Amino acid sequence: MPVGSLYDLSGKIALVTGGSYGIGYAIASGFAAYGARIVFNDINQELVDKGLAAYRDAGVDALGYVCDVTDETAVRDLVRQIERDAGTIDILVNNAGIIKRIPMIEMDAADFRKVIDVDLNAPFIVAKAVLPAMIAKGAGKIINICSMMSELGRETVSAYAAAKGGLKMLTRNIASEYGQYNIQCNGIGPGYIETPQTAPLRAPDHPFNRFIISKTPAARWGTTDDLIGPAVFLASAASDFVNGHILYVDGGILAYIGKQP
Ligand code: NAP
Ligand code: GCO
Repeated sequence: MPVGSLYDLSGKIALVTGGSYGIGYAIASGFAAYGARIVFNDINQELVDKGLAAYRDAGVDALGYVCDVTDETAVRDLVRQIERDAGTIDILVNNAGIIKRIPMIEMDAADFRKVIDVDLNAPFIVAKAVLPAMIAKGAGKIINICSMMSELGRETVSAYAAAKGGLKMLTRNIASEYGQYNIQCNGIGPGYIETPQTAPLRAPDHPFNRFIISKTPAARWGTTDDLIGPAVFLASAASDFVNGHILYVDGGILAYIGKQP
């Protein structure tokens, strides 16, 4: 392949779960700019409609579906429907996620299970549904959206950290198990990104806002657009011999011990 087309995604079909807004939307829009056909799902029709309108406004002809990624039967049906409407999926981004910020000793087991279900079990379910066609094709890219919490803990996020740490290992295992079929499974670990998920932490007078800016050598929150380049790399031929990695896109948080007092 000519070096100039290493990042070309023309003719590729990319499924981005939970891709109506935020990180998933930005990554999908980036894929579209490099030629991919975008398919996304979300948890309800309102979100799907919001996503479809946003893609349309950006000039992207996306297909959107309602599907709960924790429901294995619904996911299997979704993948069959996408195959009928667009073709087999070349690129999967496991992006849909939830967080519950509750101190561990106050957290109900049901809430803990719910976070594990969406953030860890669902990436297994969706990857399992797309892998057979990737194996048959002899090519595929799976990108799991991990977190700082794949490496670090902090107060109130026990379930999220357990799920995202597990997702890192699921990533390595998919790479180990299916790398022989020319399938690459890597993760992206976003740092602290400006999205609705982090809105409660970002109020200018919130101590966490100052804390994150001081913990980030780049001295700012990330934007969803900061994730586009890394995602295009991991979805494209440019990363064909990169497998089982987590690419942290964190402005340097994981490299940094923090400002000296
Ligand atoms: P998000 O609020 O985490 O959610 C993405 C989408 O997934 C939302 O539309 C959400 O619907 C949907 N979703 C939730 N449960 C679902 C289910 N069972 N089935 C289908 N869709 C479902 O968006 P985000 O902040 O852009 O984060 C995207 C991913 O990046 C997540 O995995 C998150 O954990 C990870 N991440 C985020 C940050 C950050 O700073 N924002 C940092 C690191 C990692 P609802 O809106 O109804 O929940
Ligand atoms: C938190 C959570 C999330 C972050 C993210 C960091 O600290 O509350 O970890 O809010 O958005 O996942 O990578």
